[in-house]
Amino acid sequence: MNQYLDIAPLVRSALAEGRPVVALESTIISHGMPYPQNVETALHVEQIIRENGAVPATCAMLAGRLKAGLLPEQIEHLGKQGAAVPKASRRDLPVLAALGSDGATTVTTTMMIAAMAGIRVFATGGIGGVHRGAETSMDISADLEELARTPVMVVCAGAKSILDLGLTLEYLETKGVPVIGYGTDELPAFYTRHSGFRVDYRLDTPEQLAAVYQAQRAMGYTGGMLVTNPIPEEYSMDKAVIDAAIEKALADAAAEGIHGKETTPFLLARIKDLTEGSSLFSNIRLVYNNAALAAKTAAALCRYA
Ligand code: PSU
Ligand code: MN
Repeated sequence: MNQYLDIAPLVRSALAEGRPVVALESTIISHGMPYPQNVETALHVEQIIRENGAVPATCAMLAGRLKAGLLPEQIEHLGKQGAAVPKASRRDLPVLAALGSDGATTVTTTMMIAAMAGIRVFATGGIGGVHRGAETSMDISADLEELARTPVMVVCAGAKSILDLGLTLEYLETKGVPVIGYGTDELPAFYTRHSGFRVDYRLDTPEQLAAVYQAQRAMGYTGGMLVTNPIPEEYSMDKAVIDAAIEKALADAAAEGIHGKETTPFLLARIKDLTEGSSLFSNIRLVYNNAALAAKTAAALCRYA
């Protein structure tokens, strides 16, 4: 096994016994939400996964080690350190490992750790994608490449319209990544259920999601798949409110010359400030919703021999 990887004992025994496991990311903890809501949310997400019959494996890099499964005090550490923990994408892991550093794993690096550990399902809030203006900035999240190359099912609530959602779907199509709407024909826009963009397929049960993942494996695909699960209606935001906050955040990022890996965390923090926390509430609820679906889907997958 990978000499940098530590699999937590409960995760290891579940995998060895063919019981369901769900991976979780840590950028959402260190960079996606403020302390202490980030830690409370991360711990509650783990609880929801347990209640739905699976074992949670929050992933991160700690002191140069790749971790699949964290202790509550390790989650507390990542949440308290916040933005002081380097955001770790694919290019960062070897350097952080050599330095013995901590790292908050994005969708990309959480998929990587999940695959190394043998975890097939991963729940998060939103994925990175093709940024607006990417035709000149070339800012396209490494998350899309990882979905094309690593065999993990990512359950999210779509993507925020800080991104160009149409181009994000085009890119995933080019890369051969199945994009599934869970109970919907439309790509959800994270804070709201509707984006106006159609997804490839609508599926309605965890068993159907598991069957697609299983078919990919049987056909020898190397890549993963994306499940987009709309935020429950009662927690979704008013479209006009969130659209205005997103436009303002994008204008602020341009005015301050924000670029590179800072772009996404800057936009997320700005949106939260501009909406006085109502976006944070929605964000937390949609992650809970995705965790429950991921746990049920991981359980369905375990029913295959
Ligand atoms: N989008 C969100 N919330 C997040 C992220 C994205 O709505 O927390 C985080 C995830 O960890 C994602 C990463 O993998 O940002 C993408 O960053 P970038 O755009 O720099 O690739
Ligand atoms: Mn980027």
